[in-house]
Amino acid sequence: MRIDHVGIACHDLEEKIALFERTFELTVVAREVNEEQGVKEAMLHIADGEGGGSYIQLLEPLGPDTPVGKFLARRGEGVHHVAFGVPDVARALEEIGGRGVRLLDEKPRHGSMGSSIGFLHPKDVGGMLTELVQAAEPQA
Ligand code: CMX
Ligand code: CO
Repeated sequence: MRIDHVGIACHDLEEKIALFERTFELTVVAREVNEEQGVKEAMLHIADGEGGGSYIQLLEPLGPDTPVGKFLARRGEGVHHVAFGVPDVARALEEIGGRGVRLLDEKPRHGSMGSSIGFLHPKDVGGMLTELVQAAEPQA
């Protein structure tokens, strides 16, 4: 397994992109709106590795009644989730669900940059909202 990304909840995406760029000299490699997840987001590249890259994911909610909107109201800005990279997300969900961890997604959904993702309940993972990510196949 590897760390694919760490998701950070913020009120103002453009402001936090600028902060992370100037503080850590990171580069934005993708910007997307994901209606299903209720976010406007940016991926900032950290490193490349076997099985996929690693990133910081900055997340601005599309509204108050979204996962990130509720998180901001309750806890304020900061680390929202950790995403592990796996080779097969459907299989990982099935295996981890079989170990008694509640799945927030029974089936994979669409994630950043063409990935497939699924979330695990934070209460069953020591308070850490956990995402599983299967990176998109590299384009030939
Ligand atoms: N990290 C850790 N704990 C969290 C959490 C987070 N990000 N969000 C909520 N919790 C905790 C709450 O504090 C609460 O704990 P208490 O009962 O002790 O107060 C508990 O989880 C249940 O909270 P809830 O009232 O059910 O909270 P929500 O309705 O906000 O739902 C969650 C929480 C995790 C089920 C929901 O946010 C979810 O389904 N998330 C998955 C999807 C997602 O986060 N998408 C955005 C990112 C998209 C991407 O990365 O691409
Ligand atoms: Co994420």
